[in-house]
Formats: sequence, structure tokens, C-alpha cells
Amino acid sequence: MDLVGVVVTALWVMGPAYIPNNAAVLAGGGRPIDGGRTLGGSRLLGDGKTWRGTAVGTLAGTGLALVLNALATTVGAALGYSLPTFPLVAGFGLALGAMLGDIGASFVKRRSGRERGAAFPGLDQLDFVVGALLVALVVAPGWFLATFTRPVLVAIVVVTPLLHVVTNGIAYLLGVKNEPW
Ligand code: CTP
Ligand code: K
Ligand code: MG
Repeated sequence: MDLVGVVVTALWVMGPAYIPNNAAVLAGGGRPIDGGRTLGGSRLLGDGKTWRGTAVGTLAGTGLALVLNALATTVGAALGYSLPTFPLVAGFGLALGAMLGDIGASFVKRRSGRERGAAFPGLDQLDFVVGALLVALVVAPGWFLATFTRPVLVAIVVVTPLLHVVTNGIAYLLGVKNEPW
């Protein structure tokens, strides 16, 4: 596959992991997952990780996987690439894993004294990628190994931070996100 094909495949296969965090921003609010609990004087996770945001984000990512499944043949033919489809458990795993990676990052941020909303360059851009890939590997190992070839993984690690910076910057300018990261 050529470079464009690798990048298109990377974006396609990570779609169900890209959408959850953005959906959570729009759906956020309500009860925080940590219920206000603290650890060592800082919140366990903070008010930015809510049950509603996590549930809506996971559903949105899983839903996108189903939409991509319906479009794979048509879009693939139009672009001239064979685009992967998502077993339900794989789409769900990518979406839930993205949310869990983001939650894990908040746990780390609170432990290092960063308040809700503080930036943690590097972690902010890749936490959900690591979470999504790990959970997908666990719940759908055969699919994962067939789909995430080494070039696709490299493209994901290079392209995701760029995409993250751009989409969060746009969300900030639109006023739906409090910080541009
Ligand atoms: N959000 C949510 N539940 C999640 C993730 C995000 O409700 N599991 C919502 C919250 O309203 C959150 C917003 O999306 O404030 C932005 O997400 P994010 O930038 O990840 O959270 P922060 O508020 O910056 O908190 P943190 O410092 O813990 O990342
Ligand atoms: K985050
Ligand atoms: Mg934030």
C-alpha cells in the first residue's frame, strides 16, 4: 500500500477512537466518576471525567464503527483502497479504550499536581491512542493484528497528535472546550 493508503487506513481504523473524546466534551456534565473522592489531597480523577461523558463517548465511537462498516465497500472502492471493517467488539473496544486512556491520564495528572484542565503535552495527545489500542488488542486480538500493521501503527502515532491539536483548537475557538488541548 502507498503512503496515502496507509494514512487513510490509519485515520479510518482509528475513527472509533477519535470520536469518543470529542463526544464527551459535548456531552460532559453530571456526576464525576470519582464521586468527589481524593487521594493524597488531590482529586482521584476530577470533575472533567463524568459518567455521562464516558458513556456517550463510548456509544458514539461504537456507533461510528457501525457507520464505517456500512460505508467501507463504497468508500474503499472510490478511494481505491481496501478499508477495514470493525467487528462490534473491536469498535466498542476502541471507543471504550479511548475513554479509559483519557481517564488514566487524568489520574496521572492529578497525582502530579495538575488541576483539571491543565496541559500535559504528549500525554494529552496520545493517552487515548494507547488506551484504544490496548483494549482493542485484548478484546479482538486476531482482528487487531491483521488490521494494525506496523506502517499503520507508525502513521497513527505521527498523525494523531497533529489531528488532536487541530480538532481541539477548533473546539476551543467554537467555545465548546475550555482549553485548546
Ligand atoms: N468529559 C467527560 N467525561 C470524560 C471525558 C471528558 O464528561 N470521560 C468532558 C468534561 O466536561 C471535560 C471535557 O469533556 O471537562 C473536556 O475533556 P478533557 O479535556 O479530557 O477534561 P478536562 O476538563 O481538561 O480534565 P482533565 O484535566 O482531567 O483532563
Ligand atoms: K484529556
Ligand atoms: Mg482538557
